[in-house]
Amino acid sequence: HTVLKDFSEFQQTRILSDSSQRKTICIEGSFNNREGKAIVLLEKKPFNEEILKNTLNSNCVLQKEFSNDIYGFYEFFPSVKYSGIKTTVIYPATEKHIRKYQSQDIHLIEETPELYESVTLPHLQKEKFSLQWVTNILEHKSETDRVVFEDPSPEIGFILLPDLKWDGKQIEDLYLVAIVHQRGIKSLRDLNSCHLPLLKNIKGKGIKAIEEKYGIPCSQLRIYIHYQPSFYHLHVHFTYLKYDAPGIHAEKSHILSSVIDNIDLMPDYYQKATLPFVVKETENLFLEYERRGIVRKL
Ligand code: M7G
Repeated sequence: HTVLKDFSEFQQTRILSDSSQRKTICIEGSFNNREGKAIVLLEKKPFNEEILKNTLNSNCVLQKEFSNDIYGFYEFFPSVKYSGIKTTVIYPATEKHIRKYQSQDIHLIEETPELYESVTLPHLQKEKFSLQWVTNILEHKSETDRVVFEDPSPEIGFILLPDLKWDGKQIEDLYLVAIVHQRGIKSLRDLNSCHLPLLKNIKGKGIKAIEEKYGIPCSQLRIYIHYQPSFYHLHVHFTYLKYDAPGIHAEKSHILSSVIDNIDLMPDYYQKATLPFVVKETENLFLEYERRGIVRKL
């Protein structure tokens, strides 16, 4: 990834999605004289105590819009230092990245073990996101200074670090991810009783590391696995319970303690269960299911 200094070379082609609720916008474009598409994701940051301490003072401009009785309406301009916008750049972005960030109609598919074997698995062997960023983290080549905790064991070890979506500054939107050292565990579907020590280790040591570093007890953490994930190398999400992190809905998130409990009760639960998942209409996986008449557009 080439480090950018500004967006002067960026040419916007279209807006892929925007959300006034999340205060995010996702733009597709390209860079002058460079091949391939780029995705730029902008997100306004939550307030934290440092911002409040440093902006609620006389150096920042407060511009009056109007007032009515006891109510005053203003526009506030905090100093440049505190009005930064979280910015993610994906370059070069594949068509699959563009579809991931594009807002569109979604469908729920109830995936039986047979459908997993005959439709989902062959599809994801054909088309999946590169895991290079995961390898870079596991081999200590990228984000080394962001690592919060590492258990180096090849069987039950993992690396815990802030997720791409978190700048690590305020616990209001705390988001960490634990990436397992063991290669080859694609997703929840692969988990069985031989992975219990791994899952229990991530839960126990992940909780301890977060409590020590951020002072948050496990009762205020949401610890879960996505199905389907975007990246097929097992990882566990840790988010602050009060934060409505993206991807925490019932159709995508499986709470780690329930996963452990299900496998404790039935060792091959995830090979036998029907697992629902969400798919976007323009994804090729949707088209595979549509072709078989399992799902259809209106
Ligand atoms: P997922 O469930 O596979 O995908 O989670 P989804 O939640 O995006 O649908 C992968 C997680 O890894 C997401 O929470 C991403 O934000 C995070 N992530 C992705 N990348 C490319 C990076 C990265 O380069 N560094 C870090 N720290 N996290 C990443």
